[in-house]
Amino acid sequence: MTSEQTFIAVKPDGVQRGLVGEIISRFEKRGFKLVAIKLVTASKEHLEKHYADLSDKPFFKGLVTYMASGPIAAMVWEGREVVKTGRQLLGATNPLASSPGTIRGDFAIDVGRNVCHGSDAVESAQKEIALWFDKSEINSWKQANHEWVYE
Ligand code: YYY
Ligand code: MG
Repeated sequence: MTSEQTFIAVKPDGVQRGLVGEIISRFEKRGFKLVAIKLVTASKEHLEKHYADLSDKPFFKGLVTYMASGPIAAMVWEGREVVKTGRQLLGATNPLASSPGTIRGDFAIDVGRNVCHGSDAVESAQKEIALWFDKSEINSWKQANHEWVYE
């Protein structure tokens, strides 16, 4: 099964710090397929939906304010086990606990400025993709290198 999809976002700090290309590149080089991408400045209402599961956390308000503070590069990536592997590419939530070689482990220090988002499960990925993208924005295309990435 190669058609699993995940929602990956470069947060406002990642966009401001010029990390969009680097983060896209890591997913591309791993072999995953980009099927949707846009730059979006999200409203607080939208972000409150995105992070609804965390609404009772003490950091929730600050998280929503930070996420609404500038444009986010929102993406959908597709490939075998892309949800779990995408999280591995991002690294641990707290960048100081992230291994070097991961995005957060290479580019971040503070948990409140951890540069990127990735869905944590197939089900939440489906919800997040539906929240951030219209169906018409998701591209269906065959990667020219598919046979060189998958046996
Ligand atoms: O999925 P992930 O982003 O790795 O972590 P979550 O537990 O879903 O938290 C979402 C987001 O909240 C996290 O990326 C940073 C922020 N956050 C925080 O500011 N302080 C914490 N103690 C935990 C999370
Ligand atoms: Mg999460």
